[in-house]
Amino acid sequence: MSKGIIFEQLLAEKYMSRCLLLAKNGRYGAPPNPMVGAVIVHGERIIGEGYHARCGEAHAEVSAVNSVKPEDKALLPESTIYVSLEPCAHYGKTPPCAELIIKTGIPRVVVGCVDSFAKVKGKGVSMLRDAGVQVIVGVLEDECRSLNKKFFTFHEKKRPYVTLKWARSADGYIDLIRNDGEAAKLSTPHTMLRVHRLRAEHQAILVGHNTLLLDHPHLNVVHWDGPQPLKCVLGHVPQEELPEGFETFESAETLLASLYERQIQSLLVEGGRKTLQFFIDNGLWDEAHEECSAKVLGSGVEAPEMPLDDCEEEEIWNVTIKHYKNIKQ
Ligand code: AOF
Ligand code: ZN
Repeated sequence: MSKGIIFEQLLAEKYMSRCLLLAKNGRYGAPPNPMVGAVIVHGERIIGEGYHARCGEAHAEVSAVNSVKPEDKALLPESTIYVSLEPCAHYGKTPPCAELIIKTGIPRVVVGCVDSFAKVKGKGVSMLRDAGVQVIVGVLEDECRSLNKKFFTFHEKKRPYVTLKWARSADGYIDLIRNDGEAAKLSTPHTMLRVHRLRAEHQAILVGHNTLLLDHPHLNVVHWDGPQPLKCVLGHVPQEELPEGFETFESAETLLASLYERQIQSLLVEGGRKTLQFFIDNGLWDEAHEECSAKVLGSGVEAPEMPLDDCEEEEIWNVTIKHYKNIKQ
């Protein structure tokens, strides 16, 4: 590779990193839309930037174009727009961004990754190329896809993104889910804070009927703001034992299909063993968080078996959290 090409690539990655940073400003408002950031560059100067702040409102490209100062507008036909997601090609809640880019005369678009939403998927890139705009696709692609992993999984797999979570003792037993004030044996204030954050980041939470009947978990989100996730139970629960706010589902398949239909993009599975093992054995998961405590319980329900060895470890005081990714699928 020539020095010029390497320099171009590094420059593109620099601006794409900026897009990713901007995109994250939309983390509370954008879902179920993806988080997207855009940067407009003339020469070596950023003349405009923006992000998708709220579902239903301006897309990243629109806010970037609108941010360009009146005296810089004439520079658009000599500028490059960097955007972390393929510009849209459809009339949704807002008009197509590809059309806007063509109208502004911007001659070059650098895209992080292609959109998986059926109405856009590749059409934004084609629309731009058909209009003579130069389009480069795939700069920091992994980072751009990972930022919106829930959105991409939902559209590509036609099911919500599934996160599994459990805590296990040093001798291999699982924790009981208790958030009713009674101290759970394995969780610590630090790991509970983390679990509540994980709940806040998912649109639905699931437990099996045994866990519901034995542990009576509330599955509420405290410490973090945002809407409460939908509370789901797998299996049969007598009506009089079903707490308010919980919905029952016959099987994992009907649950996933129903969540998909309702545009719910993410599900956190919190137990118990049978439920977690079902999702693991059937490959119906995307990431798993195993809290490994140093405590010994002596007896109890055995922890789920995770067939993967490869994981990233995170230490939170005296608990090691193993993060697994289901790359096979
Ligand atoms: C972009 N730039 O910043 C975002 C895009 O209902 P709408 O009109 O808001 O369209 C939503 C879809 O547009 C969404 O599913 C995704 O495919 C794309 N999101 N596209 O060009 C953006 N957020
Ligand atoms: Zn758009």
